[in-house]
Amino acid sequence: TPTRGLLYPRDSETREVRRLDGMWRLVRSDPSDPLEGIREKWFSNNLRKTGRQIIPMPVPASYNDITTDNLRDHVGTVWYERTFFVPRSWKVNQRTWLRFSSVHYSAVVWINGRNATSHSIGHLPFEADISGLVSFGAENRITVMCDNRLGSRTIPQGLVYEANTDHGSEPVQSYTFDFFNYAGIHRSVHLYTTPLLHISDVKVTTQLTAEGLGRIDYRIWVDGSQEGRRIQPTHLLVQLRDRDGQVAVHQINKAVYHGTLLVPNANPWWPYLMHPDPGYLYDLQFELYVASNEEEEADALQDAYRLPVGIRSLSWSNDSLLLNGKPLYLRGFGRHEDSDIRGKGLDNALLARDFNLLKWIGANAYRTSHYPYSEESMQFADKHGIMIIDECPAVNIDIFEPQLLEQHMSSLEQLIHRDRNHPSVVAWSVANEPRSHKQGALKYFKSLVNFTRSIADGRPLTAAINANSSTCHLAQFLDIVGFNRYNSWYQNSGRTDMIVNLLTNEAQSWRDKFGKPVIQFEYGGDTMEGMHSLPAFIWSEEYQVELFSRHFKAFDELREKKWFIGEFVWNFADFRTAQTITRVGGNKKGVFTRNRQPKEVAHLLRLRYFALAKEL
Ligand code: GCB
Repeated sequence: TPTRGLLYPRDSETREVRRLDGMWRLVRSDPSDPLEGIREKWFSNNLRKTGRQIIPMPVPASYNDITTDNLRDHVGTVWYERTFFVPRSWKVNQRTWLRFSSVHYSAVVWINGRNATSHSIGHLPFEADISGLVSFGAENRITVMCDNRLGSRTIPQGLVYEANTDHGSEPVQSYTFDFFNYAGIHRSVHLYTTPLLHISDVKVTTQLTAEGLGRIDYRIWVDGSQEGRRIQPTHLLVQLRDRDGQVAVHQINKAVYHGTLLVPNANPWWPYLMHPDPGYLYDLQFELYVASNEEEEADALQDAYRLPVGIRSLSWSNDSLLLNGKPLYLRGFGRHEDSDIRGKGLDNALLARDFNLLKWIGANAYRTSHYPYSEESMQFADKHGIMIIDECPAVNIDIFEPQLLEQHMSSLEQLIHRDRNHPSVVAWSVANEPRSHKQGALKYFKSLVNFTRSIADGRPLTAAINANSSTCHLAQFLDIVGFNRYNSWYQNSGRTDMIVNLLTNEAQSWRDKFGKPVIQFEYGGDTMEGMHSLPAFIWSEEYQVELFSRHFKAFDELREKKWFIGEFVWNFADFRTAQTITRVGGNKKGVFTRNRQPKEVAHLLRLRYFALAKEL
């Protein structure tokens, strides 16, 4: 399990951050020989030397939808490469770090032909100290091999099999989850510096008392080896600045590594529409010092790192999830990181548009179905007061075995480690639709949840379950029981008059069996924008409206029982899937189209979400 690389790179008076985003070069390897590049040492030279076709490839982006040929369906490895300069000034008294926010699914990285790092499990960051591999004041080459193959021990699982094609025997990737297995360098690549003695990790937890006193407990980790000897910091200056830059509290901490700040009359972090000023963030500033021995000499600032912090309390009981002591009702969405051309590539324009739509429609939450979303989106959620159910990449887990369990735990450790400081995160989701009724699931989930609970950092555990309450082996371990159900879509298609009964009964059955708060994480139906039918017929906009209306009726009955704590639409927007006969160009259950325009149902949902916000 990586212990580094999960802290977001931020520049400061002691750190410099650059991005290696832009155009890279890509070469694909032969699908039937994915490791040929390793054997032939493609990393030791410019990729042009391979004699293969060089494809200009933007970073960040999925590589799949950029070209006009079959790169979309490539199985196996592709190689990325570019050059970059490292300034001369970076050589002295500091370290140079290379950080990937996400490469899907696995990556091996070389700098100037020498191995720098490797990582697997997409959607999660990793980094390496490359000070010893780069040439300072000169040009350097970075090479990345990216492998998109999913097997029985990857998170998520898939299956690669050989098939006879027009070009002979070729590997084919299959998977049961319902979104396209986009691949590539999906998020930014950062090149940054730290001083030799520096803060390598930070953890904060916050609380708010009924009297409005804020409490921030912090812990920092320090990396300090310097030419063989360890230098010890003598003190830490901690300053909490409010939104106007005024210091609200400060502290000189000689214990250095951990401490507590008390903030009188704190400005709490509130979710969107729960307060006139949601998403209030302070700036928590850490300065690491070594005291000077000389009387007249100032103490030497070693490193400075700043973290946005929201002060709030999160708690839960067998009936509710509470923020700052108030029970929450979550109005939200399942989503995807997905758009035209760039696939799962980070795009700030899309990110800003999506948050504007979330606010326009009155949502206060979403689930990061079915994998960790970009760190930039987590920061945005903090700022806008949108609550996050933070999900690990374990979607449709089917075969339960020990190596998989290890990967699954690792994905949760990395996710929680990366996201634990975000006030927006209100729960961890350990899986989406695992085959939790199957043999082996009980033992598997008992270990998984035990482990996750030990690192959960003050958040409840949940999952999105599609087994039923009588057969599921996972729900008993959770704090919040979440279920996915497609009444009047996969079941009883066309019969919207059966929704209220089935749904209220099912929610009640989860409650009766487990006695925990219950939430619906998915409901919906595919809807072709512009297709109309009166009376409603499945796939028409009218049908989506009718299906939602009946769900609203059921939710209103359930809301009378205080243990029903939220409703999540599937999905926020239409998205790409694998090619199957049930998907027309992809999954069309979006309330918005893939290019983020409303379908008819969006207007209805907006009325409901704003009405709910007013009521609570
Ligand atoms: C589900 C899955 C989701 C699918 C959705 C559907 O239950 O969790 O990934 O996209 O159903 O539309 O079938």
